[in-house]
Amino acid sequence: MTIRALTPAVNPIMSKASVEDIKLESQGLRGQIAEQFADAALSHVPDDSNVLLKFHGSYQQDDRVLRAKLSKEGKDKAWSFMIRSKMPGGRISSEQWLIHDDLCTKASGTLRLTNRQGIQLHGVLKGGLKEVIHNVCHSGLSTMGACGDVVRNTMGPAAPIKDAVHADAQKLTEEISQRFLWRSSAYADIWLDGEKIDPDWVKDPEVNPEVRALTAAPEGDDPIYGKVYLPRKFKIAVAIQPSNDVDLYSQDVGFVPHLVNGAVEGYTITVGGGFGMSHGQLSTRPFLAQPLFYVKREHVVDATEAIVTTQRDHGNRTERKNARMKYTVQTMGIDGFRAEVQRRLPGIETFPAKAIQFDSVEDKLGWHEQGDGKLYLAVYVSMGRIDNKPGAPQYRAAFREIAETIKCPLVVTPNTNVILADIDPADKDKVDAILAKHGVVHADGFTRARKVAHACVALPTCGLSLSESERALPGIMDKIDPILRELDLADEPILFRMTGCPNGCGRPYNADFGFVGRAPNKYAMFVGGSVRGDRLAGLEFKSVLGEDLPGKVREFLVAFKAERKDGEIFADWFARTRTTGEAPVPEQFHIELAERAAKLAGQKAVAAE
Ligand code: SRM
Ligand code: SF4
Repeated sequence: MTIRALTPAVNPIMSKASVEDIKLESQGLRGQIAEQFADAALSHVPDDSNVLLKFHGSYQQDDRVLRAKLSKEGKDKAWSFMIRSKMPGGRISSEQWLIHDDLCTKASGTLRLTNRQGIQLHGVLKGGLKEVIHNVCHSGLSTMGACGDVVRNTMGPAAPIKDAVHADAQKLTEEISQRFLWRSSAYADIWLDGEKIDPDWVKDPEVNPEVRALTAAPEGDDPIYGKVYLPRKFKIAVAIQPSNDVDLYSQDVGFVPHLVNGAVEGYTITVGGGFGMSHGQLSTRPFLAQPLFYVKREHVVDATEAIVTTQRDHGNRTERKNARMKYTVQTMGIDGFRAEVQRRLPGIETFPAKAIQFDSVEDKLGWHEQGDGKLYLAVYVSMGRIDNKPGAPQYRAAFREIAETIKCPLVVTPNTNVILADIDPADKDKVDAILAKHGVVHADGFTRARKVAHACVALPTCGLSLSESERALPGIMDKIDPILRELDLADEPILFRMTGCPNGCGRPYNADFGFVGRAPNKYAMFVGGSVRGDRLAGLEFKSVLGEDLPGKVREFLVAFKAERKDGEIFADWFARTRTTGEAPVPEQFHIELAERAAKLAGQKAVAAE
């Protein structure tokens, strides 16, 4: 077996291999993953395999906290793998939850709910990754395409309300998920020993149809993605007005259903949202999605394929920092982009996008009627971390007991909370008692801001983090909560979000307050987004120490309290009195983007010669 070198320093070929080359040469994303995972002598996999591994739903990581110490001692890094399960719309059965709970004992002992409604396990050792993926697949979920340059987990409205519009939205998340699954037998060959699928397991109605699709993996080039897949990751969500729980405007593609006579007639489609940026680099910046058009329900998935292939063919493949579809939309202009998508939809009529009005990105925590006589309970989970930390709510124990005894379906929400669905009213007290027994209290006593505040994972696992995030935000909110109470703002909808670096995983750029890591304990502070998720925040302070963030927040809250009009929420006060991030995009952005587009065009011309 030939293994490429472990570091670029010892293998100059690898250091030059671009992600595009690695994809191209991967033989359907196979690469040498199987051989390298079978080789116990390798403590970790080379970078090019890590690129491919992402398409299979996993990232190689090392413990950032131990890194310096191990290096000083001349030791190898503490390598492990993060594995992400995909669940369209966040839906997961009790059995699947229990399998994930069991699996996390082989990893870091915790589950991390993600803000795209997936589940991550951290700290899986190289020798155990295959077993974990195998077991996730046998649970009826999959990790295929959870990461990588493909369509990621499709988000959908979390509330399990039983009506025509919610049913159709969930159906659409599943249709999208299946249409854009990458097609190659590599996944089954590597992780399932080629088993593809057990026929009995496929018949099980609980099995996610995505897993069934693995059986149909054809050989040859991927029918949608071709040989080099997409230029970059691609994110899709469905929102039902007035809730914007999925944060529609941050997505590459968003769908909003419109009803006629109680049935879904079609969807308005938005395009070009995305949040990643680099501090100080003008050619990178967050964008909110813009309306594209409205199409009838039967054409939504085909229209999405036309959008995805437009990005596939027009996206920037020379500069990954400008490769997301938001830059393609900016480069082509929304009208040019729309015309190209329409050209790819012969015979399909598109209509002007319909107006969209959201009220909030928040989850409605607590007990609610589902509309079919049953109840659902949305339970607050601090930062999406499911663990049994001493002195804290025992989330793992509580959800385990509920999954074992109540056996209800669960939903992971885009705010990383958990919904317990389909609860018989007769079981309501039993559910409350189990939660209380494990210290998982209803969030009634919390400030409204606390209930929705979220931070990305960051240290110690994220290889890109510049500062703490998940481990820092609860402490910061502990200081902001008393300020909110003192100013009588405890029930105000104010959105706080934090990320450990400017990639924006915690979706900070449309929050009322976004704290974005730039160095250990230093954060850029963005202010002036909206709890509705429909406006960008602007950079107010370039660098604030973690301990100074509550004081800076206080200044805004005091001004809000003094200046607000009757019933005005923070977001509306800010827009009325201050400059928001909706200021025109700076000219320099377009200049740098145009330069990059010219470079791309030049390369295409050379390739065509
Ligand atoms: Fe993210 C990369 C975690 C949602 C923008 N994200 C990462 C990686 C994989 C770090 C890496 O590349 O080495 C992080 C793994 C950390 C760890 O140890 O677990 C990571 N992202 C997360 C999660 C777990 C944060 C969370 O608090 O839940 C979310 C997983 C969602 C999922 O189930 O798929 C997560 N990431 C997001 C979002 C929000 C969203 O998708 O709605 C964004 C902003 C929206 C967007 O994509 O524009 C986001 N993540 C990024 C980026 C910047 C992309 C860009 O366009 O520049 C990166 C870095 C990259 O891709 O190069 C990144
Ligand atoms: Fe890591 Fe940065 Fe994403 Fe946070 S925002 S999880 S630090 S990549």
